[in-house]
Amino acid sequence: MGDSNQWQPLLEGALRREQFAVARLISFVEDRRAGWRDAMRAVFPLTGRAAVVGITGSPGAGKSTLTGCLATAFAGRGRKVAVVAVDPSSPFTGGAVLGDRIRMPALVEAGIYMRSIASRGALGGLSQSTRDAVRILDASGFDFILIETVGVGQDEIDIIRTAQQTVVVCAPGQGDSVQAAKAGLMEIADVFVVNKADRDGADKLMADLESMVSMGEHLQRVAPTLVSTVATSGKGVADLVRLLEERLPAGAGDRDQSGATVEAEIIALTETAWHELLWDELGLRAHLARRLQKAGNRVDPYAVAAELANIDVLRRILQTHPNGYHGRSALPSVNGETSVGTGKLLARSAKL
Ligand SMILES: Nc1nc2c(ncn2[C@@H]2O[C@H](COP(=O)(O)OP(=O)(O)OP(=O)(O)O)[C@@H](O)[C@H]2O)c(=O)[nH]1
Ligand SMILES: [Mg+2]
Repeated sequence: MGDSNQWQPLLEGALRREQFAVARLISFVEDRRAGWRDAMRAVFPLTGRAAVVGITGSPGAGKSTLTGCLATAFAGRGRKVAVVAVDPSSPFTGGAVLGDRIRMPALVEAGIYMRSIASRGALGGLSQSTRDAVRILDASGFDFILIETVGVGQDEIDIIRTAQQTVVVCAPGQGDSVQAAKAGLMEIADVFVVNKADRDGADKLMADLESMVSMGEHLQRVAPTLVSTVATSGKGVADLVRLLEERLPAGAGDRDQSGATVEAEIIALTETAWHELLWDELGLRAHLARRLQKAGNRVDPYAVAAELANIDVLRRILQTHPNGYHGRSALPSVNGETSVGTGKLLARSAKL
């Protein structure tokens, strides 16, 4: 198997919480290197212990400053803290992760691990990359994981669903209450933080949010709690820490494993696997190349796509596959079927 086992020493190192190994294992999985699925299957049973907090909100609201405050506070309480910063816009977040105003060395000294996830590496989607990274950190013994993301799109909302508690950060002078409602953040917030409470308009923002929260009482969930902070001075941060501590009992890693969330993840993972299976392993891509070579100078994309998706065409490809297609030899096979279930998949679709 050679190459596909590369993750094993990385996982062993990660379990000893060697930061270098943790970083390389996250990259290995993020880059979808051969064997990444096996790596995650080895990681998953080791997860479920960490408390995961999501921090989101509009640009410049003070998310990074607040993340730094929380990370330091929880590390000071003996927790092993990791920060995952999700930045879909920037191809390279590197040093900017926690804002240059935060003294990174202080965080590193406190043993806080920092990692950014950029869209660049997110082959299976940003939210999947984040989930994978959080699980690796959880398995590696980090018991308090903060995910910071800019809360604008569906992607970010999906990311934040990974968290047990979601903190939405607002600041005066940004029309945040309106934005928060629009972005659907109202539905996911467990805590609303009015940051920059030292600025004009903070009281008004707090009042607006209070009325929004009370109007949203019909929602089938506990109303979000409001907290006001000045992240730059640390004022109010203790209240937020206390609130999160109350809600995140140590060691109770009961993340959202509700049916719908897991089902959506399984479907997404399976679709990615099918994609690879069909295009690369079964040679559909080569088939397409040949097909295009034969085609004239005006290709009908609908017709070709229909042809490629045709079950008889797929069956023919399967029958002429070098392995007879009963799966990659590297995969354990049960009754001639592969563990990824290619045979089953095609048998089933053939019946439809
Ligand atoms: N006055 C005041 N300034 C603050 C406060 N919190 C953060 N800031 C400042 O606001 C600016 C943005 O803070 P960040 O923590 O980088 O905000 P962010 O939400 O992470 O920003 P992006 O990641 O760029 O979206 C910085 O200059 C901070 O120093 C606060 O409570 N009061
Ligand atoms: Mg930031």
